[in-house]
Amino acid sequence: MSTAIDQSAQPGNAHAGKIVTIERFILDEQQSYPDATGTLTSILYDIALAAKIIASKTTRAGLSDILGSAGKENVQGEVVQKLDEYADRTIFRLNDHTGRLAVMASEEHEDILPIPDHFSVGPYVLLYDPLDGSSNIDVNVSIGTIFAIYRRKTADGRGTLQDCLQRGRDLVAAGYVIYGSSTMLVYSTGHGVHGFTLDPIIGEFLLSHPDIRIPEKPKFYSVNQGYEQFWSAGVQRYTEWLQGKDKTAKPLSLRYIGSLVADFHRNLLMGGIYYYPSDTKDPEQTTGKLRLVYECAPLAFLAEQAGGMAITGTERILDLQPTTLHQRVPFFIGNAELVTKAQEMIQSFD
Ligand code: AHM
Ligand code: MG
Repeated sequence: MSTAIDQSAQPGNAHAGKIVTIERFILDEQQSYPDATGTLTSILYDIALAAKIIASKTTRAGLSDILGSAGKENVQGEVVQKLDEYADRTIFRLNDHTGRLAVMASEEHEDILPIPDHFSVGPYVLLYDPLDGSSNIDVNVSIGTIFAIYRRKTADGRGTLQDCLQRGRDLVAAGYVIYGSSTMLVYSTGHGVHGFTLDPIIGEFLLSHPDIRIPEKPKFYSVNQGYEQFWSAGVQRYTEWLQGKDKTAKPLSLRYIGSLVADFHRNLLMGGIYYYPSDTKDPEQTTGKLRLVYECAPLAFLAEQAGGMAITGTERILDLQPTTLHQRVPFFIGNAELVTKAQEMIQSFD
């Protein structure tokens, strides 16, 4: 039986049978770019470190009632932070002083996060959702961190909002960390998608899923079907098609965790589509729930790198020019064939 880090069975894999740490892999990737300065490499290292620190807390999340809950003092007399705030602080503090970033932005904050004045700035921009699906923490369901890295657009000085509002197609790197039955970091710098599993004993991310491709034969569709009545006719008809109701396709199984990273990760490895369409359940917010810059664009970048697609229903996610930091968009992501079918049905029936 193969284990998570046994890649020997995968033909054509340069790392077959070798134990490759994330550091080694990132460095090897960097060496294929003679002009690379190592700055991006170092940012990815820091994200991997943040992931380990956050993972060490998520695995103890259920102990808060015993050891002290958020906002209260723990047994050591320290004030316990909420896990999403902790993740947010951890990523910021690991990256604010390195001189590699011009500015950051986090889903937890309304505005951009400037680099403090006493630290120097660098050429890149980091956007992140520190702990997506955090409403699942209390029930021990997988959660995730999503990150997106761009080159700054402004010439110099502190980075600005303009640096953060970039099209997904200009991403330099993107990825996520899933805190599940094991912790995994999955990322792309535009040369395939690679996954690393954290060995908690030695504290290293080891290459476990090189060059991930979405399987051609999809298995699952993932959507919050409880809101079906609030969807457009096109999305309703598409869902019936996925269920095989019109007899033109075989039904897919429904899997929905309600934790975007976990739902996306499963479909990336097993094949399928995740969608969160526009709906009318809240008349104030009819553009879907998920945020373009923090959630949709980075995952769209990974999906395309893995041979899949991501759209709003009509437009390619990576082509969208964000207008605000917390802009929400309808989101369909997964196997190219399923995403294309969604687009066709939405165009025909909406
Ligand atoms: P969050 O950013 O507030 O954690 O919300 C995003 C989450 C996603 O992880 C998940 O896919 C979605 O919200 C679930 O929403 P719903 O409960 O409406 O199905
Ligand atoms: Mg989120």
